[in-house]
Amino acid sequence: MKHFIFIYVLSVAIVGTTGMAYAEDIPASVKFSVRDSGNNGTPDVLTDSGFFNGLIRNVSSNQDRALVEFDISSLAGQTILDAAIVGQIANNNSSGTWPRTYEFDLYSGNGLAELADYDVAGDLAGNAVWLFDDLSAGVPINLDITALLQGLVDGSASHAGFRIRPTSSNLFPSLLQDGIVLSVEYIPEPTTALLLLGGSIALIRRR
Ligand SMILES: [Ca+2]
Ligand SMILES: [Ca+2]
Repeated sequence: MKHFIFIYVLSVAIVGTTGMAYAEDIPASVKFSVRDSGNNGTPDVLTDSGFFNGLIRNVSSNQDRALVEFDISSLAGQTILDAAIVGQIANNNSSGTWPRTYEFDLYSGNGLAELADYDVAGDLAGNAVWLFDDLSAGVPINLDITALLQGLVDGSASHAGFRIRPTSSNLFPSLLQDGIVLSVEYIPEPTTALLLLGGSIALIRRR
């Protein structure tokens, strides 16, 4: 009976290898805000803890951008089927000019919170508009980054960096909430598939 199960599992696994997909929610390795005091193009202040970690603001005297970086080293060599950044921007102060607008960038990160991440080169990944009548709901983020993430994986990036830039003027504080994830589905490359297959066989043989 054991051998029958073993052969059955092996067959199913081999037949199914090309169709196997895995899903994973990757939490942020680091979350931070960078401020350009004076809003003059030179970032000056890094915040990676406390209430104002995640601050997003654009006024004449300051611009604050919120950033996170996700460890994507486990995705090396994989084919990305689907990838999205899922999170939430909340309100901190309803003053200022409405609607509020934001742009989202994806960049090759390193897992470290740095001043330079404020304007390090990246790709525009999307945008959001927050109308005043949506005040209690905040701004949900559900951003498809499948193609951009595949580009980072193919380029051997260790981390995917995600940056929120306020683009409307007189944009008073918004806050990127904790719990943001990179939700990814991928097809394991053959070596990984064989390792997973090996794990299944080991599990069966232990019974
Ligand atoms: Ca400055
Ligand atoms: Ca960084």
